[in-house]
Amino acid sequence: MNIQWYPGHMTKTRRMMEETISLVDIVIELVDARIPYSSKNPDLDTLAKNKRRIILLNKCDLADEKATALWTEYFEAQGFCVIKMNSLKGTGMNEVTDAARGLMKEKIEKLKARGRINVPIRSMIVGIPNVGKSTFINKYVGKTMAKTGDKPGVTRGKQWIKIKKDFELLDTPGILWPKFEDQEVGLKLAFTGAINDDILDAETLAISFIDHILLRNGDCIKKRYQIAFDTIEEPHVVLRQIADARGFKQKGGEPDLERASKILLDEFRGGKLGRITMELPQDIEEMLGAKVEKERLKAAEDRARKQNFKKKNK
Ligand SMILES: Nc1nc2c(ncn2[C@@H]2O[C@H](COP(=O)(O)OP(=O)(O)O)[C@@H](O)[C@H]2O)c(=O)[nH]1
Ligand SMILES: [Mg+2]
Repeated sequence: MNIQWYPGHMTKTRRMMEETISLVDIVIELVDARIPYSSKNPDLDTLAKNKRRIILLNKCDLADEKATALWTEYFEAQGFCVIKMNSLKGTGMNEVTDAARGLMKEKIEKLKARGRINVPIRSMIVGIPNVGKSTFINKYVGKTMAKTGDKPGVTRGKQWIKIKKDFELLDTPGILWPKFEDQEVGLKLAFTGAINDDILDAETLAISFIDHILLRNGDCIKKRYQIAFDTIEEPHVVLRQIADARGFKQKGGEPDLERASKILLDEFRGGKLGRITMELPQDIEEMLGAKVEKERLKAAEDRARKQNFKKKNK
């Protein structure tokens, strides 16, 4: 996977996405249940304004159940229809069709009253790369019909897959860009493998990963690698302990931190550290709150500076 969202490309994708979205009744967005905020496209609210929306908390088999319940509540409070999803297993699939029907009930009845029967509900899958779009569609459709391989945006000739008599799905998912601005978001996307690892070397990424989960999920590392440490331990010390525990050594006998880093990230991504959610609604609220507060303080400072300047120059 190697999609570069340079500005020109993004404008084109956005235009194509808008066109495509105009053809559907319902936009179904897949997010990664381990990082529901960080894996959500920032512009879909604008792109899919006036559309009915379903959020699939995908890879919920890898996420903490309690956290997933909190996220469900959080997005429902924002008016989304939310469904927990494991696309590998296919659990939660029937709920999608039912939810879509529920969302369209009134409109379909109105159409019926005007004599238009058998109008299918049309929907499409969207989401950032690697969130599980193809896996979901393949499972949902029941055959390996959905195209694999990533093409940004959606291809021109549109194909609809008939899921049920009254329900059709666009055969190609819409690939959306992730949130770019935020360094925290970028890191979490890298931890989960949603974006290329190349941006950071494995060791830097692993140390940052340990730093992120030490406080809340440190126990899963202790358990997995049979090591002991304090929750306020330095992340690089923990990484060293992991290397030692696994017996990863360089030629000179020094711990092989690079190998330990790769194993740690691989094992997290594969769910071997247990079910871990890396962000909670309250973290996001706090973060957004802090951002607003920072902007407010800065604005106040700017105002004070301007006034001082005026006073001095009177
Ligand atoms: N554990 C788990 N893995 C999943 C799930 N859905 C997708 N995956 C994995 O996530 C990776 C990316 O999936 P893919 O469908 O190619 O993502 P896409 O880029 O959005 O089309 C693949 O390795 C899938 O096997 C899920 O619900 N649970
Ligand atoms: Mg795909």
